Parts: sequence; structure tokens; C-alpha cells
Amino acid sequence: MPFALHYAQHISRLCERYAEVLADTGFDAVLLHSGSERVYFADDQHPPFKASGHFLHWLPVNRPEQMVLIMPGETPVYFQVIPPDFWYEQHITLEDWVAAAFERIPLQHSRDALPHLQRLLSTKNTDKAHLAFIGENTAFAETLGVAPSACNPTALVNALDYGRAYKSEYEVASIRKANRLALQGHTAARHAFEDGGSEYDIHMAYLQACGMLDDEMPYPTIVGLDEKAAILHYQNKRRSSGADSQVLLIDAGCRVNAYCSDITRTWTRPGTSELFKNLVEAMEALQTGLVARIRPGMPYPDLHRAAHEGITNILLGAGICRGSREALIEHKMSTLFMPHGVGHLLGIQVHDVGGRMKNASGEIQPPPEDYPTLRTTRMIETDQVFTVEPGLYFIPVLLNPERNTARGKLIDWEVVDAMTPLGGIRIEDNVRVTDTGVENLTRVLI
Ligand SMILES: [Mn+2]
Repeated sequence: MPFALHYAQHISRLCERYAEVLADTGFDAVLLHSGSERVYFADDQHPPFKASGHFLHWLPVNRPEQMVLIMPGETPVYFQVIPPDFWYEQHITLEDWVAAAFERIPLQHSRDALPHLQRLLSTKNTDKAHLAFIGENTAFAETLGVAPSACNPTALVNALDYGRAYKSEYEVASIRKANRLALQGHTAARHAFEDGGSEYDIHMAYLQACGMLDDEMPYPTIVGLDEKAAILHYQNKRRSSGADSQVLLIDAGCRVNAYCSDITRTWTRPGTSELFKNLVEAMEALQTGLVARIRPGMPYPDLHRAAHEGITNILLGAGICRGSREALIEHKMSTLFMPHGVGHLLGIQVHDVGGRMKNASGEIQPPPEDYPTLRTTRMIETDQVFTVEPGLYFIPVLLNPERNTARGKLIDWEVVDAMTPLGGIRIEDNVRVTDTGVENLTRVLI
């Protein structure tokens, strides 16, 4: 069991890291709160609960009102809150390898943590003013006597966010498994597409093969047939038959121990236009080529630029655009066809924290002027996990306004009009940076 082997090591690494960061930021202890449930306006129903990232970093328990107390030099304390409730199941299953890492204090209400906190902190000779709180429910923190200035203190949160980019073996093992599960789903989805399934059918086939529920997905699956593939975060699932569909773009992941995978594949039917099939092949080659050039010490924006160079070449090679490479670059033509970043950090959050951080003090590395929306600007370093996901789409809302512009003169509109009903292409893998390159967590045999 890879998790049992690596989890203890993950926790001891976190203990060391937290001890350093707490010392640097002037706190003696920190309480991580998983969050509180909310109800919809004027309703007694609530959205699916998602525990906060800093809490899940320690403990894979996706439940409200749970807390972890970190005091350097001490075993981490888990305040396990199980209310006496008969409406919902409240039992929490804790793997032995998780339980072994904590001193567990069972409670019926989160407020019952207060006397325990006072006792634990007094043995450390630590007065409450030096207890930090990380979590959304700062009103609750105040009931514990935490000063507002110690709730989510910027310096502490920045340092922790920065550190979350470097994944431990346990975290990588979790993301690796989340990839394997998602790949089972992707295989089933491809078969459902080949059998003429609707977007709904393909989505259900994906969930079934992963053994997951919608609420357990790291993000809502994107299942776009034909022109819907051009909607970057297409959120609907048409029930109409896909028997005549030519293209499937599916962007879907899984979650294991709170860690996400995020994989996109684009499939075509045998009768699809040769030009589009060639584009898929070219994008596949671009994507694997980008993965192959990743090295520690490379700024992530360089990878993004390389993706745009590749897209420019593909646009020219396929006859979608004409003119010189220089003219296309000058007009930023590739951004019309790939209007998103080439990837993002991946972990507990699908778009993981710290993508634009220059250092642990929270200095920001702004995106390059030519790509202001790029989410990841960080230096690539060993043990980061991120996605590599170039895309090429025919998006009417971006392309149509160019029909009569100088830039538009470099576009072959007949080709664009022929390709628009086929939507677009995205190919996305998850990689872990090693000392010499990457481990591709997605291109594995299942
Ligand atoms: Mn992604």
C-alpha cells in the first residue's frame, strides 16, 4: 500500500515545514479548520462540502468542523468532531495509517475544542495570542479566542501556499492513483463515444468506470461533442444521441486522498475530416514535445511560449492561416485559437495554490505582458506537479469579430468555417518534475 508507506514521511515533512514557517512568522501553533457547512439562501439545503486545502494537506477527511492543531515538537492533534445527529451519517472512517499520525481527540461539537486547546497550549507555555487559525470560518476562530490578526495571517498562508507546490511521495502516489482511476473512465468514455452515446451517456460511463459520484469529482466533467468542444468549460450534458458526432473532447479527473487528476483527451470518429484528424495528431505531437522539454530551472512561461510557437506552426501547416510566421506572431494569432494557459499546478486544488509565487514571502511573479491571463508563472522545480494542456479551438465568439480585421486577412475563413462544427482539441497530461525531466503520471498502462 503506497500511501501507508509514504504518509508518515509526508506528515513528518509537514511537521518540519510548519515548525520553520511558524517560527518565521511569530506563531507558536496553528489550528487548521476544515470549514463549516453553508445552506443556500432561504433554504435548508447545502452545496456539497469541500474541506479547505490546508486542512486536507494533513488529513484526507472531507468533513466540516474537523480541526488539526500543529504545535512544533508535538504530535499533531486531530479534533474529530462527530455530532450526535440522526439526520445524516456522521461516522468518519479513518485509515489506520492516517490515525497513527495523530493524537485524536473525539468531540461532539467544534466548540468543545476550546478547553482542550487551552490545556494543550498551556503545557507549551504558549499564550493564545500566538495561536494562528487557518480556515474560512473566522467567526468560529474568534469564539476560541483567536485574535482577528491571527486568522489566516498573510505571511503564514503565503509561506504554506508556496510550499504546497512541492509534492511528497505520498502526494505523488495519490495523484498517480487519481490518474489511473481517471484513465479507466477515459477509456470507458471513449467507448461510449464510439458507440454513439450522448454527452450524458459518456459522462455516466466515465463515472461508472471510475466508481465515483458527481460530487466526488475534482471538478465537473467537461464532455463536449463536436462544436461544444470549443467551449472551454462546457458545463452541460446533452441527452441527444451522439450517433452522428465526429469529435469528443473530454476533460475529467478523479480524486484520491483529496488529490486531483485533470486529464483531457480528444477523440474522432473514423469518418471525420482528414484535416481535423491531422490537427489532432499535430496537437498530440505538440503536447508530448512540450512534456519532453520540461526541466527544473525552466520558467513555466517558457513552456507556454513554446506551446504558442507550436500552435503557430500548426496553423500555418494546416492552412488555417497564411502569411509568414513572423506576421502571425506579430498579430498574436495563436491566442485566438488557444486562449488559455498551457497548464497549472495540480494538487488538492485542481488549480493549485501558489502558481504565481516567486518565493515563500509571497512575492508575485506577474504574467508576461503578452500573456496577461497566464495562471502559472513560477519557476519549474523538482517535485512540482502540474498539467500540460495545449489546445486549439474554433471559437466563434473569438474568431467572428476578426472577419474584417487586418489579423483576419491572415485567416483562411473557408477552413475555419469547415472546422467550426468540429469544435476543437485539447490534450492534457499531469506531470511530476524530476531532477532530469518529468514523470508523466498520465501516460501509463492501466
Ligand atoms: Mn487542467
